[in-house]
Amino acid sequence: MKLYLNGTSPYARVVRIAAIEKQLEDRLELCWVDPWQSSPDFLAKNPVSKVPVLETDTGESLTETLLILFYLDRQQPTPTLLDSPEGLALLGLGQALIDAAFQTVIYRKYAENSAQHPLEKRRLDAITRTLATIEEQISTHKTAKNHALRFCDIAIGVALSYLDFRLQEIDWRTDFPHLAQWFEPVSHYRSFTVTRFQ
Ligand SMILES: N[C@@H](CCC(=O)N[C@@H](CS)C(=O)NCC(=O)O)C(=O)O
Repeated sequence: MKLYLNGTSPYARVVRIAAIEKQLEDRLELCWVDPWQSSPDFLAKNPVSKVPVLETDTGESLTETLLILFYLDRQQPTPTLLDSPEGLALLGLGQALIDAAFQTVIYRKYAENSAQHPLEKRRLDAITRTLATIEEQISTHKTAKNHALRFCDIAIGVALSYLDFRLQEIDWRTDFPHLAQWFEPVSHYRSFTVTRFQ
């Protein structure tokens, strides 16, 4: 399988970590691309020119992080890392946090006077509320030590790591101490340390 990715994409990092946790790392060839260049070769993989794209061994190009996770989970069905409804709820929140953070960053980069735009406040409020909801749910949902991280842990961990990388003004560790405590061991998993944003 080929994974098209870049070093700053939280979405691509989620997929890469998931492949490591599913022990599919050896089957994955990493293909580094700049999606913003929209090269003809990459557009042939994904017409919207976004990473991640997972090209299967049979040549299908899969897009959209959550669908790629679903596919990876099916490649090695046990243990499944897509678990209970509770885990799916957390996975949705993790993905939503990535969406709100990434859109804030991109808007600031490309739009003039983005700080005055109503969407800036709307997204920052969404980040705060989503962190608060995850904080409430995560304290009763601890990650078992030395177990593979579930997809919900991966998405939430990557979202928090992306806040540290791109939105350092959000002091989430002070405001959400349970989340900070939860993230500490997760951030030391090999799958997280070898995929740091760059
Ligand atoms: N909904 C997509 C979002 C993927 C996405 O936005 N990727 C960004 C990189 S973090 C990208 O490639 N952006 C290029 C663009 O928007 O043109 C997913 O879940 O995979």
